[in-house]
Amino acid sequence: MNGAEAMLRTLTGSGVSMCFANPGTSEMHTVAALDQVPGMRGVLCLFEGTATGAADGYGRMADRPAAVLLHLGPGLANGLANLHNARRARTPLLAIIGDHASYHKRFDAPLESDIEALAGTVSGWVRRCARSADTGPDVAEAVAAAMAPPGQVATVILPADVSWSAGAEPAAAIPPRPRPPVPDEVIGAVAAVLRSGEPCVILLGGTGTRRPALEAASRVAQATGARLLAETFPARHERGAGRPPVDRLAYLAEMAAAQLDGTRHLILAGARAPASFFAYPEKPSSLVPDKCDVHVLAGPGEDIHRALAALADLVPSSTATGAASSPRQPERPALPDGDLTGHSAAAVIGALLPENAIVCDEANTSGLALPGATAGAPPHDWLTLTGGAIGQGLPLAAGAALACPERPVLALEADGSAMYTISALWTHAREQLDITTVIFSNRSYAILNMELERTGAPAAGQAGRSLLDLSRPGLDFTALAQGMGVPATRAETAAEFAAQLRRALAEPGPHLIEAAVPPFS
Ligand SMILES: Cc1ncc(C[n+]2csc(CCOP(=O)(O)OP(=O)(O)O)c2C)c(N)n1
Ligand SMILES: [Mg+2]
Repeated sequence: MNGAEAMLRTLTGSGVSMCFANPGTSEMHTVAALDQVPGMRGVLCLFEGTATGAADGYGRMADRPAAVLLHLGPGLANGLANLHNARRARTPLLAIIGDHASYHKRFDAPLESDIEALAGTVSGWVRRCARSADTGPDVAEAVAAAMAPPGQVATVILPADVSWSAGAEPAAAIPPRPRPPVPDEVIGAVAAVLRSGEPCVILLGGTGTRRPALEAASRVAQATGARLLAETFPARHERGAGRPPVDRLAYLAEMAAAQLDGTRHLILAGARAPASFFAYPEKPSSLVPDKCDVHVLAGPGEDIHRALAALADLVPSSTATGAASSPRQPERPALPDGDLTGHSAAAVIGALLPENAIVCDEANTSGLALPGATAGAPPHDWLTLTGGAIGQGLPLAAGAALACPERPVLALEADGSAMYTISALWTHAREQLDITTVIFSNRSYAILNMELERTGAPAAGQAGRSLLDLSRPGLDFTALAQGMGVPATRAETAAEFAAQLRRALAEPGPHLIEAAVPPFS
C-alpha cells in the first residue's frame, strides 16, 4: 500500500470521512487513493479559502475534524485566512499539505516555499511525513492532536514521494483525550465570589455557549443573580426558544462597556478576558471595567459544562430542589411590510427561521437586528466570524450542511465579504446542499465607513471613500449565483423578501436571495 492510501485509511479509521480539496500535481496519489477508500468523501472547492472555511464549518457542527487537502505553500497560503478563523474557533481540523518529492526540493522548483512557516501561523501541531511507513502513525497522531481539547488545526505535510511509495499501512485510531476537569478549589473559590452579593457577570465562551453548559450557567444565574453574557463571536451558540437566553457581548467597545458597567466580578467560563476588537486613540484596549476582578472558572480546553454544573450545585438557591435553568419563551416577530432594510429583513428571518436551522452569520452591519429578531425563534445554532477574517460565511455554510445534511442552513452574508469566497456557491450547487444564502447587498464596505470616523482618521475625500464603495459597478449576485448553478432572486421590498425566503426554505437544495438594503438600515 502506498502512503496516500494508508493516510486515507487511517483517517477513515479515526472517524475522518470528509476531505475538502483543491489538489495539484503533488497530491495526485491522494486523489487516486480516493477510489480505493470509499469511506472518504472528497469535496472539490474552487478556492482554498473555501476548502478551509468548509472544514471549519464541518468541524464546528460535527465535533470531529474534516480534512482539507491543499497544494504546497501557495495553496495553504490561499486557505490561511479561514484557517485563522478556525484556529480562533478552536475547531478540530486536519490540514494535509502536499509537497514536492523529498529529493526534488533542492532543485528549488517554482512552487517551492517554506510550508512549515506558513502552517505554523495557524496550526497547533505540524508534522512532515518522512517515509511512507510513517504516514499511518503520523496521521493517527494528527487526528488526535486536532481533537485534543479544546480543538485545533493539525497539519500534515505529505511529500509526493512519501505518498506514492509502497511499504505503508494504516494505523489504529488514537482515542481522544478527555477534557480535564476544573479543580474543586477553583469551583469553590468562584462559588464564594458568587455568594458575595456583589455584581457578577459570567462570560461564556468555547463550549460554554453549547446547550449543556448554557443550562448549567442559567441555573447558576437563577440561584445567584449573576448575569450571563456570551463572547462576542462564538464558534457555535445554541439558542432560541426553550434554551437559556444569553446576549452576546457587543462588538462596539462603547456598547460592551455599557453591558459590563458596574460589574465587580467577571467570571470566565471558556472565554478570554474581553478586549476591544481594535485599538482606538485615547480608548482603553481592555473591556474589563475598573475595579472589576477577573476569575477564571474554566479555560477553553477544560470541562466547562461540568464546572458550571458543579457550581450550580454549590451556590445557594431559593428552592429546595435547587435552581432550575430559565428557558427562552417562543416568540417570533410579525412579518413586516414596506421597505427592505437590515431591520425588516431581520424580522422576516425571525418570523420564518426553520426549527433546527444552522445560521452562518457574516451579515456584518446588516445583521445588527438579527439577534433580537431571532431570540425566540425555534431552537437553532448560530455560527459566527470567530477570527474577524472576512470571506468565511459561504464556505462555513457548505461545511455545516455536509456535517448535518438533515438540517436547513441559512447563510447570512454581507456583499463585500461574500465576494472573497463567492466560488463556494459552486460547491453548494455541485453537492446540492440545503443552504439558503441571503446576500445583504448594501454595495458598500459599510463598517469601514463607520470605522473611518471612529479611528479618528481625517475626513476622507473621494479617493478614500472610493476604496469603501462597491457600487461602481454594482454586483449582480443573482447572475453570479445562477452562473454557478444556484437558483437566485432579488428582493427590494420586505414582502418580496418574505415570499422569496419562504420559497427558498421550502425547496431542498441551494438558493440565493439578493436582499437590496441601504447601508446601516
Ligand atoms: C481577510 C480580511 N480582509 C479585510 C478585512 C477588513 N474588512 C473588515 S470589514 C470589511 C468590509 C465589510 O464589508 P461587507 O462585507 O460588505 O459588510 P458591511 O460592512 O457592508 O456590512 C473589510 C474589507 C477583514 N476583516 N478581513
Ligand atoms: Mg456591504
